[in-house]
Amino acid sequence: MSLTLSRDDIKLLTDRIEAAQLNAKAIPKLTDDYPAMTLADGYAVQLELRRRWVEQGRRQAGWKVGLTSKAKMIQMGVNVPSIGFLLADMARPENSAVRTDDLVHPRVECEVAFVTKARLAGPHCTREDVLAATDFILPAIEIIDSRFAGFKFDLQSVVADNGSSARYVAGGRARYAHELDLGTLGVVMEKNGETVAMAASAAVMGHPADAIALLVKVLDELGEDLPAGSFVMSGGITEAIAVKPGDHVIARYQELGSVSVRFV
Ligand code: 0L1
Ligand code: MG
Repeated sequence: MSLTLSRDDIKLLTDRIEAAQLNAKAIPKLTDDYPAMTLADGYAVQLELRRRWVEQGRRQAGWKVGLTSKAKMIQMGVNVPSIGFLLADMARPENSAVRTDDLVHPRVECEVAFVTKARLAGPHCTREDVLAATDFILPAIEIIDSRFAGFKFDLQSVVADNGSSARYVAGGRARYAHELDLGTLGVVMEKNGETVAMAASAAVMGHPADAIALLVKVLDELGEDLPAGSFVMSGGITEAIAVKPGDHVIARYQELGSVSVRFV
């Protein structure tokens, strides 16, 4: 991955992303002003954002993988998912009321979350490596919030915007990975009592553990690893569904129970 942005440009673009996130103000995609921006540049901005926030005392809980469904990858013309970091203070309790006034245009996704018990690293991480390093599995809802006006973005901009990460809710029943057929877990998402999406976990790259293996490879390219004790969301099984104040969302997972969240 090669960088085109100068150190000053990386700082300036991080300022833009940080302000958009903190003020919930949509901005144009970054490539409008920096058309030569590469994926490496996007990750450099994301890294600078993470560095600033960790320096301010915010704790990293783990990672998320995004753009993991084949349809979304083909649509974006990419063959790698985006990754983003998750901070502990982005987590919300099960069935809590999530504010929307500090978000731009939130959407929800049903995801399988992995909690790891061993370090994962290197360019050759496999599904089997991921399953062996997994402590347990949780059902989750990710609340994404692209900071780009009108959802007009490209991969570089989305990566700089931390993969649209905003909030996440885990709940349901924790299960050991070996007790589940992780490739065929069904999920139904309801909004205000109506079914709005349904799919099986195979939609995530064939098997959600493959998304975690890809995350580890991307981390390796960035010179990082996935430490034991990480909370990792493997990518949307269903399409992302827009939410607004007053909405109540429940994701019902086969074998894993349900997770719900309200919006105010
Ligand atoms: O979690 C995701 O798949 C996020 C993808 C980024 C693009 C979006 O905001 O939909
Ligand atoms: Mg997601």
